[in-house]
Amino acid sequence: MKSQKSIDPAALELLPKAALDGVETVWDRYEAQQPQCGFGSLGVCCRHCVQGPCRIDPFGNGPKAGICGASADVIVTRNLLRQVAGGAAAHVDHAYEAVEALELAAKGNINYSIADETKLQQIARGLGLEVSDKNKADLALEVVEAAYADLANHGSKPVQWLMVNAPKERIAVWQSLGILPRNPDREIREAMHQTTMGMDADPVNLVLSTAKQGLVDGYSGLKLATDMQDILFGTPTPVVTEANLGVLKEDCVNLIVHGHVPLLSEKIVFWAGKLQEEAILAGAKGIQVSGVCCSGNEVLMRNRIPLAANYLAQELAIITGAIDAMVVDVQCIMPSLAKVASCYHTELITTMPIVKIPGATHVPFTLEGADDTAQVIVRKAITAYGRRNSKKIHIPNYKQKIVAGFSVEAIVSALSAVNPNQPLKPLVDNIVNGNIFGVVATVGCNNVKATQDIVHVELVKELVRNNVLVVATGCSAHALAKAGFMNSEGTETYAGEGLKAVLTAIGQAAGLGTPLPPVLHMGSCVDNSRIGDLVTALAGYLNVDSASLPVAASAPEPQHEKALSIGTWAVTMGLTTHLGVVPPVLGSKAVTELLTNGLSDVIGGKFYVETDPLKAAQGLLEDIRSKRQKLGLPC
Ligand code: NFS
Ligand code: SF4
Repeated sequence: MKSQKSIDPAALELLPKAALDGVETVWDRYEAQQPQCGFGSLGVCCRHCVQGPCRIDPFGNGPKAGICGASADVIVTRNLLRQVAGGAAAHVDHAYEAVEALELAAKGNINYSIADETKLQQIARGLGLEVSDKNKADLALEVVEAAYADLANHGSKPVQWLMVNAPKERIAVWQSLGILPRNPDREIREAMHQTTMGMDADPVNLVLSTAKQGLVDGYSGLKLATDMQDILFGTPTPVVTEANLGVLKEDCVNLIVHGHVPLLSEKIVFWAGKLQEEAILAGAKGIQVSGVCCSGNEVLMRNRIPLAANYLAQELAIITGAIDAMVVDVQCIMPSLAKVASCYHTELITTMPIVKIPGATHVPFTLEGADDTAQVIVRKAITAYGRRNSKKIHIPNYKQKIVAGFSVEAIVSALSAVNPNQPLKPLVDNIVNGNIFGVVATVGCNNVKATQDIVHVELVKELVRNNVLVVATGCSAHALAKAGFMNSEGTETYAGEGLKAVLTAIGQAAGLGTPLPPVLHMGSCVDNSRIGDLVTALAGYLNVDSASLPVAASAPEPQHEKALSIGTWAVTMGLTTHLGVVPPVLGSKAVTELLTNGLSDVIGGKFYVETDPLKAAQGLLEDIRSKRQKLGLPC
């Protein structure tokens, strides 16, 4: 078992307080789970029918097949396919809500504006729609119609969001493998069907279906969600703010937004601004909104809201005793929060029909009533402020300055300052000459099986020292923000000479006066679509398959099924995709070999599992080196 719980100094300061306050945390519950079941860890436990559970003995003389005859290979791949389909389902559901919101906004039925007409037009053009002279509501409705057509498509036509956005070379590969997805709901349903008792027993077929779910996630989940959210709320531009629990203000009402979909959190930010006076009347200096997980990333990117905590520290935020209300929407919300909140004055507020937690206050959120709901929630936070127990408050004094908001548009705009006609040229030239050795995207969660943030931070330290430009999203971005990789001092401290020179030159040309940070925060987990867009643009500019670019991906501490579906998408894009926590597949040698090696022959990408961050960095550098070699670039 790992020795340390976290490397985040704020977390380390609060853990003894948790113990003192008698509050159980995720780390306590993790210890209570030890030893975790070996069958489950290896992926060889099946509960897909009521004859089970069946377990395969991968080492000894125990059973080699489930009661129905399913082998370890079948059980492992069936489980994996279900997990990846679960991740894709979460993102497609998220995207669907954003499409509905855009529809209602365009019809004038809800109080949401269409903030980014340029992005709307760009997306419409991409879909082949006629743009000229149309007002934005009409055009938005046409885009919504195209989205619904994808989501309800009953033929065998592949998802249009994929066809118009993915690299052509990749589409050809996916087509040849028969994994171009149709209607995403149908594909997710089919994956559930395919994995029920007495269905597919071919592990290769199951792995290909898993890859298809990765594409469902990438285009009908991530890309569709980001597109809709950018149209509604605006495409991010660089913002300066701070990260870590030190952003909480003892003399303010502290309201945390936690979850993933920005439909509510945008309104909370707006109304927190409007209701400052009421907070002041209640004796506070104002209202401080800060973010946890990806709702935090969304309002960071567009509204400069500071980041309080990533996944593993969500309970610790409440343990500061300074959170007056925490409002949650969907995903990554620990059910334990209600119990933790009950030890303090904190009001935990659930809002979604599919996320209710006994002990929390449920304030139902609807798009039509969004403004009212947001006001109710902000006022609940103000009221809770009056119930504070000052003896229980301790805000660790740790925070880092960060620059975030790097959408592809923002990156291109910074690069345009160097070359207005061909903005990608300076980036590509520096990759070609080796100043930038390659690009790695670090994404995904914290996982209690790893010391919090250590894999993110140590991996990235080594990568940027070796002149790799890192782009990050999700809780990985939080981890790197807290560790000081998202400001210009981070460039001075951590970047290798070549990378430093490039970041300094771009920063100067863009009029920032300081270097760009060595890690660019590209947003929430659905915003991995932005990384996909960047990879697609680079491949397009160079006219090569994305699989041959010196680009790799990493989920250093993945926990959620969404991290597995995103990782699967990265593999289908042809990228070597590192996982810093071992996924439950080792019970099948053949499947492990297929995922970490065999797959690359057919799809270009593969998974690479390594729990040691320094070794993982070496592995990724090696991967980039071999890609550079094949492109004839200096190594
Ligand atoms: Ni991504 Fe973001 Fe964090 Fe993991 Fe959860 S918040 S959507 S799943 S834990 S990165
Ligand atoms: Fe066992 Fe087969 Fe049923 Fe799974 S599907 S629980 S392996 S009998």
